[in-house]
Amino acid sequence: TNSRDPYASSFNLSDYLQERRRQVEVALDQALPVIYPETIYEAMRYSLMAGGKRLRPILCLATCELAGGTIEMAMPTACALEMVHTMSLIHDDLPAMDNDDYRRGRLTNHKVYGDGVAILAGDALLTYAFEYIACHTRGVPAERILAVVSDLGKAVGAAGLVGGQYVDLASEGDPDISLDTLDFIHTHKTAALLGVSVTSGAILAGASDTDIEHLSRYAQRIGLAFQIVDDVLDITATAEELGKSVGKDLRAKKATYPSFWGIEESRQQAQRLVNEAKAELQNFGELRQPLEAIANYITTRTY
Ligand code: GRG
Repeated sequence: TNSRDPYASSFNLSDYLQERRRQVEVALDQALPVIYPETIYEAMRYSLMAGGKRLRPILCLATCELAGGTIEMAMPTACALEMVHTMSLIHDDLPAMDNDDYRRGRLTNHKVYGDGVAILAGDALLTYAFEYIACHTRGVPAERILAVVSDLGKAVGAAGLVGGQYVDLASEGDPDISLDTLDFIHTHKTAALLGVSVTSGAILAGASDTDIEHLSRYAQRIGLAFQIVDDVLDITATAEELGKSVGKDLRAKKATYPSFWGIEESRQQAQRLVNEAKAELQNFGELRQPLEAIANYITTRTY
């Protein structure tokens, strides 16, 4: 068998991710040429082309293939998901939000271009994402494209990302935040976009409602597991940097899963969610391997 074939029996996730990431980078690069007024396009590209795991586009491509579609059918949507994700990071880093200076190993957008341009670059990426799906998707019936546009809108707006970010902002510094509120924040801030990343690929390929339902449950679980692991990594990385022992004073900063459960229990919860996610894939064939491996990767990743 060809070792580069992602569906060969010895599936290699790292090769698979690397190849898909490369394809996504090429598509993103082509999607956004620099024209007049150059600065806004450059600011959009500065964050869009800054690397990152490209997990959302890769999930979309994987479920499109899983449901019998092609990479080409899903690539515009895959790019749009990364545009939306990137704009959410640009806005999240602004002084009025998290006020971060670094992202993906480089200065944040507003640190380079200023707050005004960063806000506009985010707005432009958000709107271009929808335009891009609508205008560039080929070989897919219009009603499926419409369903994807509609699902993405729902996942990003007040019923999704924005709603989660709002509750996060509103509960900042609240030492009594409940586990339900924390779940709300993350199911909206993180799991919603991961969810539509997974279901949109399947919708474009014409998957059945039952298959989409299973994939949606898979996505919700990996989304939450992803966030729990993110919280754990935040603490373990910071603790290592500061040379502190892990596990004390976890409630002092903002509420995280480890502040409720501690590090070990958080890791176990994430593992449980990953196992549940994989169980949703039972009835899919060989092509479920990437999704299974991505689920496993979520609890083993170190960054
Ligand atoms: C969406 C209209 C609109 C506005 C933005 C600021 C905001 C509303 C939402 C914040 C969303 C946010 C920052 C969620 C956190 C998501 C998350 C887990 C990011 C890290 O994702 P990775 O690890 O990052 O996939 P890379 O860099 O690898 O892509």
